[in-house]
Amino acid sequence: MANREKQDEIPASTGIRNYINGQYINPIQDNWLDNYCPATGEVYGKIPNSSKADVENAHLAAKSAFPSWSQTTFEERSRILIKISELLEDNLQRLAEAESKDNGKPVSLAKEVDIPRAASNFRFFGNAITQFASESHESVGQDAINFTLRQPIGVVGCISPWNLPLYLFTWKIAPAIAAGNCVVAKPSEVTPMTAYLLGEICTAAGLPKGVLNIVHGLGTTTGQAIIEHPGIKAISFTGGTATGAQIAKVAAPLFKKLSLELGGKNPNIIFADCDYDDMLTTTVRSSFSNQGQICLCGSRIFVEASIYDKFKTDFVAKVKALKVGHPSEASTNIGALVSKQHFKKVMDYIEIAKAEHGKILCGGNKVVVKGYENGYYLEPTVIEVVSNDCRINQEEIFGPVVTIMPFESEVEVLEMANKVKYGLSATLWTNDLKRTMRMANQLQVGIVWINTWMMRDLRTPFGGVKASGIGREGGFEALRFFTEAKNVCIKY
Ligand code: TXE
Repeated sequence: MANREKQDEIPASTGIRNYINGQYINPIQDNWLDNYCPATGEVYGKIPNSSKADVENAHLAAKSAFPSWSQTTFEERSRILIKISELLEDNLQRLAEAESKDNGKPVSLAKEVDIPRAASNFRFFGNAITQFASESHESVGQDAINFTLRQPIGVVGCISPWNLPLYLFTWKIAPAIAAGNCVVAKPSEVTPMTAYLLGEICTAAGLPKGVLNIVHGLGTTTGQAIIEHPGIKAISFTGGTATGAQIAKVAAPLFKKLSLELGGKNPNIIFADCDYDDMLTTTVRSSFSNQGQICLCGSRIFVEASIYDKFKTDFVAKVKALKVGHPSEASTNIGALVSKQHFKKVMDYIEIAKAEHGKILCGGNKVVVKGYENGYYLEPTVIEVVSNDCRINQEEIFGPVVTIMPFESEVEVLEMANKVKYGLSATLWTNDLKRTMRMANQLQVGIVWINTWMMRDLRTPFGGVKASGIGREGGFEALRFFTEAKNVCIKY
């Protein structure tokens, strides 16, 4: 496990530059942003605040690379993607420490989840592209045959958030390049480091220059320039619902394909007939993993009335035992929140909860970690609410804060679970098969976990409904998004 001294070995982010046409280059207008370390609250480097000119530069590199890359055989693309995957695994410790320093998450989590999943993303799509078939239909009796060409779109845009930086950045880039596209990608300006390090890894893997271009900067300038660019034909975005709506507004008149994976306010529904101990352990994880900064966290916990008091006692006891600490400590369960602004947003929601007569059962306070007094540390917080209509049950907080309340019947809890503008995921704890199917059919979400949480098979469709977004990532859904289907009909 990394120790604190080792964390300082990460190259100062002053080294962070754009990766365009296979080269690291400075932003044209020499405009830079501070990069903060959430664990210490200190600036530890600079990142480019790229302009439209940088995005145009990246687009030109991608456009130049496209004819050759789109004609590369899928065996060659597969080989390169799998090589990238292997190099990510070879750099596990270095990337995990970089991710932890940028995001504030425990190094242990970055080592167990974030970086391995980034490697899996490239390995999965390196394999999937060799199986991605199209279709043909013989028009019997008409001497005609139809077949479908699945062709890469061209230059596509990938924009990702700060909560799972390399995990989500690569979740978009891997299928995009596997399908033969060239990419202009922008990571969050809050967590740029691992995206920066991905550039050199792609070069080392033999990815031809210009296939992947990484530009850093603010969403409202650099991100907006990607959305607006007429030569960038499709956008794959993960981030906040409000941002997704703004992107759709700009992209729609430009007729760009859009994949939007947005916020969530996910119900965790617990029936008395569940496997109690397994449920309890997993519910602590689904509530507070990554400091609760995962769009899939089960932030609204509904518990069947007959076990509500027992659950409340046991759950609060487990939450109180969680250790808030420096992300590099092996004993840390809860690291730092990603930024000062986000820390304030979460604290504001805790005040809103109090104003709405929510009962703070544990947590709710800033934590001062010795030696890191300026870090953004917050206690994991459990709030008992009296109504599902309160703001903290309706709005995405995206921090280590969950609500709990009892329910009497399946009908009642289903109505509460669905009564929210989001529809990303739901978790259900029960051993009743008929109830499982009744609930899974009626929950208005894109993902339902039964007796588990965040178990992922990359072949499966991933995404939400309502205000949680448009489209699906994962498996062949992602390859379909990053290709255009052309039907050819031949009369013979
Ligand atoms: O997302 P943003 P952030 C939710 C969560 C979080 C909120 C904001 O509630 O608090 O969204 O988080 C770029 N045009 N989720 O700040 O602001 C931006 O630079 C083009 C849930 O991370 O949406 C960054 O790279 N790009 C989500 C990316 O969009 C723009 C995970 C995300 O930024 C842009 C993260 C614009 N106008 C946050 N504005 C999930 N579902 O996993 C911003 N960006």
